[in-house]
Amino acid sequence: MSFFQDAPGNPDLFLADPTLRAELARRLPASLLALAQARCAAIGVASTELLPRLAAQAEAQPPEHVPYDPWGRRVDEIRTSPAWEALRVFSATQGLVATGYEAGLGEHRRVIQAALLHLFSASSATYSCPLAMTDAAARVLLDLAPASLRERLVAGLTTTDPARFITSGQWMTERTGGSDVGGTETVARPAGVVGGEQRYTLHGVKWFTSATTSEMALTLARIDDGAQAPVAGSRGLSLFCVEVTREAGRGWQGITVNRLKDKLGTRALPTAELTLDGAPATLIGEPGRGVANISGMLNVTRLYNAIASASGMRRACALARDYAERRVAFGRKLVDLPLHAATLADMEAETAAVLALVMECAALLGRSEAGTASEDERRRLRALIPLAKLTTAKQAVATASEALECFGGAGYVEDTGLPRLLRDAQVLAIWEGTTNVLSLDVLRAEGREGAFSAVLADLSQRSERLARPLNRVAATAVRDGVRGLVAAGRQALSEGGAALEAGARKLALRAGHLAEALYLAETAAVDEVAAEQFRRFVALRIG
Ligand code: MFK
Repeated sequence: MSFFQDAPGNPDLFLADPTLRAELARRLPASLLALAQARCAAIGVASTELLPRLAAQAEAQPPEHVPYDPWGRRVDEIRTSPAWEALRVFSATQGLVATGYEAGLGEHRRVIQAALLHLFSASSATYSCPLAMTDAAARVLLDLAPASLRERLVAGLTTTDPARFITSGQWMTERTGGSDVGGTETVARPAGVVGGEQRYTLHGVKWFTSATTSEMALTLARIDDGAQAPVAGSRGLSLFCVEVTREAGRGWQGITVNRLKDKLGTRALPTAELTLDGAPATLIGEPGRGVANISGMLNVTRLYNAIASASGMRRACALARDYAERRVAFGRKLVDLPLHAATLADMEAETAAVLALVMECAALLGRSEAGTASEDERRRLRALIPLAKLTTAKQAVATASEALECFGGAGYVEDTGLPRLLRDAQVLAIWEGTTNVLSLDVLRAEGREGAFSAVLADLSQRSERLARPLNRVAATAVRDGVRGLVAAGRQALSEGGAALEAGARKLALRAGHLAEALYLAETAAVDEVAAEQFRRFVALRIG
């Protein structure tokens, strides 16, 4: 009889994740815990078969751009697979965006939502990307848009009714760059006031627009009213909402789809280059405040990015562990080989640490939105979001790579579906602010409002409180690590200039890892599995 290896199965990601359950139990009041567990359980069940099947179908049938109809008319259809549509319906029905706006959940809404997204993202063929931008657009519209625009759009962005659910894009990147958006070339020409809204038409090229099939997008442009020259640089940018009008057989109003991007990963996700020439748009917020105004969006999408990192790591670990239970080598199951078992446990510990940081950010965002955050918590959140995004993305790439290695050659073969783990992780460090750009963002937030100092003060206080039953060696290492970080931070900030910038990434990653350890420590104080993960993570990353 020839030998054939079993493929890894897709475990129920909620049942297989004691640390997520412990995070929820420690962060939620009893009155909300059962509700959160029930919603998570539904996605956990879907993660075993439905979601992986839809994701595989969506990946197998990537979006296709049809520029012209058979008779030569410009139509710019972007055809996505039926599975992509099914993921949209699933997302609406499960309230993946809506939960973040459910008033009855009070300040806990973002923690519950983060748990749902943690279970969903990695099995969604990156449908989490349109959800991120949809959620973030709802946030910005609620905070800044004229009442009529808010009323027209927010209900659709935050509904659980798939028939009414719409999604949003975020068109920031131009050929001049995605990090330094001050070079944006798109101009906005006034087109009158309609129903109290200041309307414009947009003219320019958007170079990297994801979820391009969305019904709307938020974007930046430079107002050109013909009276005076547009203001250069980022201070000349204003924020606009484009409501995309597509008529069957007649293309998009004022927008041409130039082509779809051929990306390393996230292949089910339509990402396009667009030429705007007369795209109708509504001004949001004050003219010239575009970068500051869109940053409310970035803070939400960056949290989603960190959740996607945690989610991808968790799924990679679950697949690798399932395989290790099936695969026999050197006379034993992989899971019984001490070095392989230790490798899996380290990956799981790192994932638990990432989740702890993500959950802390979600808790703070929920408090901030519900109006219960202190001024200190608000400042801490400002720096923690970029720290979380940049730290977790690097860990997601490393863990995806490690997970592929757990499968040997099979991890390198396309039709196992495994290489997708690594391809889809790589984008997490790139979009929504690269590691370097976000490290510098932390410094700017420090300069403006002492946000990094607020994080350091919080880490110091927490580290001095570490106590039994936590592993003593690990607790001491974390305390020493935080003291070292605070000293290094103070010195770097006092030096300033090029030296501060050159060291920003190291400082940020060090702070990110210590924050993960300290937030995990709080779960570890009440949960045995997390306690062992804390010990392992500290040995792995803190020393
Ligand atoms: C699974 C989830 C996936 C999500 C997928 C989404 C896919 C979408 C793909 C994309 O859109 S990729 C493009 C992503 N691009 C970025 O993330 C931009 C990266 N670059 C930056 O973040 C730069 O730091 C920035 C463009 C903001 C630099 O521009 P500036 O003009 O030099 O910014 P500056 O002077 O630091 O800040 C201008 C104002 O904004 C300031 O306010 P004030 O004018 O009141 O002082 C800042 O305080 C404010 N600001 C900037 N960043 C902020 C912020 N406020 C709060 N939070 C922030 N993060």
